[in-house]
Amino acid sequence: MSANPAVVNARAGASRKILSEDEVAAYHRDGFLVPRYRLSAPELADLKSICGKLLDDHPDIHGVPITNPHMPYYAIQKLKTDPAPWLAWATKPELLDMTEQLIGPDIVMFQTAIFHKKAITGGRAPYHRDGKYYPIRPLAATNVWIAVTPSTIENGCVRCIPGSHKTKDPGKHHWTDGTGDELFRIELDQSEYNESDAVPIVLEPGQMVFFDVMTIHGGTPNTSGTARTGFSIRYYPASSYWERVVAENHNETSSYNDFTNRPLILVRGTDRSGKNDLVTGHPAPNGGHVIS
Ligand SMILES: O=C(O)CCC(=O)C(=O)O
Repeated sequence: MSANPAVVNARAGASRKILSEDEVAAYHRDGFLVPRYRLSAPELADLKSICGKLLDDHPDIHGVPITNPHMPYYAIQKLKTDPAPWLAWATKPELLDMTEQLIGPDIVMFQTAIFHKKAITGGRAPYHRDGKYYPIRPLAATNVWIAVTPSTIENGCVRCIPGSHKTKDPGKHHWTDGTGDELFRIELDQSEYNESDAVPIVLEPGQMVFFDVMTIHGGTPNTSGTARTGFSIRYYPASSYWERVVAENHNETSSYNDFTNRPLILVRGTDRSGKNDLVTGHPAPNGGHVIS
């Protein structure tokens, strides 16, 4: 347990190399990676169960990202969750081990989210770069998106454009008009990418994809008869920091996002930048939220 209650260190200690060198190289080359590692059957059953309960308890918000179930006191969707299992997932040693191989040993966890596409009517995910809106300086982060259900062409699996992370400029984005039942409304301008370059990430339940904060990704609507659910966890290297004062105005997503008050959790290593505010957004007056 950390001496500073504002700092959470879920597992300081020996990390394992779960990813092969080839897998790490593929991540850096393509900007995404489906690792050989996958959840065990009992782990998947646990994740399915908490996701199912979350969806059952919040039938009105299936059409948008369900954000930060690990921080119900902060989450602006007023989620009715027990944070403990979500925090356990966000700090799962194997996920942190792989994340460490991709972004280094000092790790801040800054978001959990459920991306659910309803059967038949589940909308598309407009193509975008997450780096457009996260106030992480210098910008660096990875997202692990874990398939809770099968993720197929028909039900609107995530699609990533290889090599699209190799840029410092996130490109021009706009807000969609929201009339198409999109999962969210931020969208990269069509002139910035070719949809035909996008690779469908077909996953079995328990498989996952890591992708870089600058990788262009999106997906088609769910035209199948069954829902598609993914659980995503986002991490950035603690050599970077979250610059609250420049958190981009994200009013269009304010029903599920608040970048200014986003609680940050140091889940491995130390705050290398020395500038991470690990207090704002946490429940206790002193910012403490110890989970180890
Ligand atoms: O779940 C999806 O289809 C989209 C996911 C996404 O955009 C993200 O994780 O940033």
